[in-house]
Amino acid sequence: MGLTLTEKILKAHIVDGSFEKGSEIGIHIDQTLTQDATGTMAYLEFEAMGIPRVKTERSVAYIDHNTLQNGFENADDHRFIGSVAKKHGIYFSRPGNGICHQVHLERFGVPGKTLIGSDSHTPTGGGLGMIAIGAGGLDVAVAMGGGAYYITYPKIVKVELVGKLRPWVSAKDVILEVLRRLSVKGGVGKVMEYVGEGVKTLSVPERATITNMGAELGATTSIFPSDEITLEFLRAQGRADVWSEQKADDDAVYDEELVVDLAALEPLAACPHSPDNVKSVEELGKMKIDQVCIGSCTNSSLLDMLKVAYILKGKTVAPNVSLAIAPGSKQVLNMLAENGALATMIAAGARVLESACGPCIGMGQSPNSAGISLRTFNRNFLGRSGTKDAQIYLVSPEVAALSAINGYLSDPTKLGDMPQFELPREFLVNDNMIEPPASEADAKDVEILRGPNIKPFPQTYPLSDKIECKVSLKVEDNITTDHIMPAGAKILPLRSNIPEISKHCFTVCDENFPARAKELGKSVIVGGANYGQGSSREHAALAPLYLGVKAVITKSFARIHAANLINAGILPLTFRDPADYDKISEGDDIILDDIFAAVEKGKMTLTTSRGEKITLLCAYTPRQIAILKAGGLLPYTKNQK
Ligand code: MIC
Ligand code: SF4
Repeated sequence: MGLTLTEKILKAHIVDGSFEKGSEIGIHIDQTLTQDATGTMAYLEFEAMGIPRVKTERSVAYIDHNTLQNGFENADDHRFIGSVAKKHGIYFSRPGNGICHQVHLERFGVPGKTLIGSDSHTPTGGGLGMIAIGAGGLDVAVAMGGGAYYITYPKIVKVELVGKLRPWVSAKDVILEVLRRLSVKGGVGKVMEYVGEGVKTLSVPERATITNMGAELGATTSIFPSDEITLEFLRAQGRADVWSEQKADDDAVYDEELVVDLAALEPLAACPHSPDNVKSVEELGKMKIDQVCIGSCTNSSLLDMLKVAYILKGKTVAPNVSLAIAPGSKQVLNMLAENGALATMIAAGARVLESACGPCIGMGQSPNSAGISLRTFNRNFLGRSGTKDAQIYLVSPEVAALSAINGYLSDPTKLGDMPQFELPREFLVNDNMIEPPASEADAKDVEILRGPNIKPFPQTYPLSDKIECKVSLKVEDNITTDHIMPAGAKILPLRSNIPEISKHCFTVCDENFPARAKELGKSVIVGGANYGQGSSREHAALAPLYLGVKAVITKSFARIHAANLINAGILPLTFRDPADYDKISEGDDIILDDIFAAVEKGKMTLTTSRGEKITLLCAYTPRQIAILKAGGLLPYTKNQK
């Protein structure tokens, strides 16, 4: 029986566990990446492990999220990360060099290798034929130290692409179509493996757009084969030597199958406030818009920008519309500057931003009140843009650019013929903003530079046999990490300071939650299905830890967040019968007892103050139980040494 590409790469990297669907496996990690908003914590954790130098083939620290520098905090974090990187063997991509996923694709990704990153869109690397997975900072710290990364052995979904995209229909429309069909929960526990003749019609940046936004399916990761198109891309990046062919066997067996006819796709948009709320642009009609933002790790490659410039050429952004463009990397921006496309954008009235995440994470460019904003990004969660009542639609760069000119949502297929947009034979390669680490001999002299906002990792607590406390918060289905630990220009600078950032925990849902939880001293949170979807930010576990949250009880969890809770020593528990969700209210007193025995059995009993008994599931692996008993992954890893 043949193997899928996912199985081949996992097989070559497995160091613990066995190949059984649904069981936990440990894989060796070849590469890691961090970004600055999750990076300071990850590096504080790495330092706490006491390992002098990373043991990976390549680890890279990027600065791309907190580049607003409205105050000293972000600049201090950049300096701290730069110095840690230099000392511990990590490459440092300086602010201005671009968005981590875009730069990693251009300069570091290697087909057939494993990569984990402290950012949920790390699967962008799947566009090159890597197994690239988003993880919590602690998991990345452990991998940098040479430790295995643990995942549930995934189901593998064959996504067969047939045909060819019509002119002006985009890779973004492919992933929006998959989201429309499968929903934001549809990929949980799965790897989306793209195959079929349609694959050959997509360039690496287009493939990367699709694997990037596979994160919104809740998938473990997404992957394309590495073929001659991958080789062409790597050659143009001056990296042909890292290429290898990576593909599934012809008789590979998949768990599920999906066919997407590229030729049948039309321009799509994800409507407020979820990436799976997808409608066609035609169906939405000529909706008047206030803002357009083009960029983010999903759609900021050179190819995307060239299409945008083509549409903007000789035109002016419509009155009352603000158009912001953030090219994904210094390489992209530099090439746009050299070939004149940047001048075209400026002439049309675009507000050109630095190569960074920017508006995607609420770092500026918040829309006007109740504004309608079209964005080429991957998330449109409520409030993420920084304007609570804004309506965010996720679209392709082609839809975005044409709509910016027209002032209303527009279908680019009406533009008619499309010129052939081709990737250059040679990209402009200039790695002068990537600092290599100090040599092993020089590393001891490198001083770590800490700012006053950088506070230590919060105190953790080993598992106790009984938890008796109140429910401090009850929330509904599909709670995102942007609800639990909001981002944006005001809160992101506090990522290195858990006591301060925890004052904003869950304030999107309930302004009084942080103060209430702190006063209670210990409590549990109750949630619905797909709790913790979205970001990999471990702050969504560390802030609750700091506020005394001992367990989170839900109908189901998103993968990375459940792992982050265990890593923080918080119990993720699920209702055996989802209907029991209705039996618990905020403010209830609850008791969880016989916890030690329960975690071994995988079943725990919750008793309410009314004497009602509710069964909760806790199917942890022996490794997870040991982590919880140690009080989280950090003490667990230290004890193991
Ligand atoms: C995001 O897109 O939500 C982020 C900001 O990139 C996060 C990481 C973070 O919260 O720092 C992610 O996707 O993991
Ligand atoms: Fe940055 Fe947005 Fe991509 Fe997250 S989704 S890494 S904030 S560009």
